[in-house]
Amino acid sequence: MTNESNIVVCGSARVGKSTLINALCGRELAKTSNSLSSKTDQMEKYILNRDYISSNEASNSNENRYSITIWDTPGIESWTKEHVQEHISRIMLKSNPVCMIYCASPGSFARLDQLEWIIESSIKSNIYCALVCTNKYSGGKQSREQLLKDFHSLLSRYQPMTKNENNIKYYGNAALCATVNSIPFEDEDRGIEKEAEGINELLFGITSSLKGDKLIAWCHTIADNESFWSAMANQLAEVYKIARPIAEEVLQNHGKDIAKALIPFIIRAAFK
Ligand SMILES: Nc1nc2c(ncn2[C@@H]2O[C@H](COP(=O)(O)OP(=O)(O)O)[C@@H](O)[C@H]2O)c(=O)[nH]1
Ligand SMILES: [Mg+2]
Repeated sequence: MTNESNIVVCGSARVGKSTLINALCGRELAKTSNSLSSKTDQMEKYILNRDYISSNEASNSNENRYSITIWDTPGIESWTKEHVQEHISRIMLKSNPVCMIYCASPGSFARLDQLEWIIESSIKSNIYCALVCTNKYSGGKQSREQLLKDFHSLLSRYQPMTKNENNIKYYGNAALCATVNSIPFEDEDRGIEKEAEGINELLFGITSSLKGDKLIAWCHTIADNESFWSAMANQLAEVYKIARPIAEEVLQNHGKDIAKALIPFIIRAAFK
């Protein structure tokens, strides 16, 4: 049996959607663009296939596969309202995605009217929204702060902010807002050099907000991201109430396979 799930990633062209998709999955899945003429008109999709990681050792995992489709929408800045509504609602309604990840970079021209509509239709359909300020150092601090303010005021219309932790703002179980630098940033003219940051925190935020089947699909999506699983193992153990000695054993003995060792505990907790 194959379990099929979907994730929707949207935002304007060149804001860093493909770069973020690769950073989330911990491997090269989406083509990133270096040229200015890289606008795609087609909805792109990336498919991740993997064996089902079960919470039950007795189950025959060979018969269970997981297939996750990541939809990468073409730059929505040039879309008309009808265009956005038609595309997005078709995916939202048909595929009931695990989550909707909206990306905007500080320097880019964010279309808040379209974002407003995307948020509204996601929240109404119970689809978790992650609004991400991508490529955070590509614009000045002021434009980054303005973007985050805009995200916050859009989300607070639906749900008040419930937590602000590790640079992630949480809005109940409906949404979160984050800032990331998905790959190292260098700007010789401005003399800026920055490491990648914010990805583990974003992944932790989404992981700890999803429930049930969606949580399981999400864990499979990011299972290859070794850096996330090892950096956040302790926090995950806390959220999913994995006893400390068990968590320590997993950390010490599973090395690269830490995701495979931790996910069964999360799956069990997901259905409690
Ligand atoms: N340093 C840095 N560069 C980024 C980041 N995100 C995107 N970029 C760069 O910005 C360009 C466009 O990114 P891409 O992911 O292809 O944008 P997309 O069109 O939204 O998919 C590429 O040259 C990326 O390397 C980031 O977080 N940090
Ligand atoms: Mg792209």
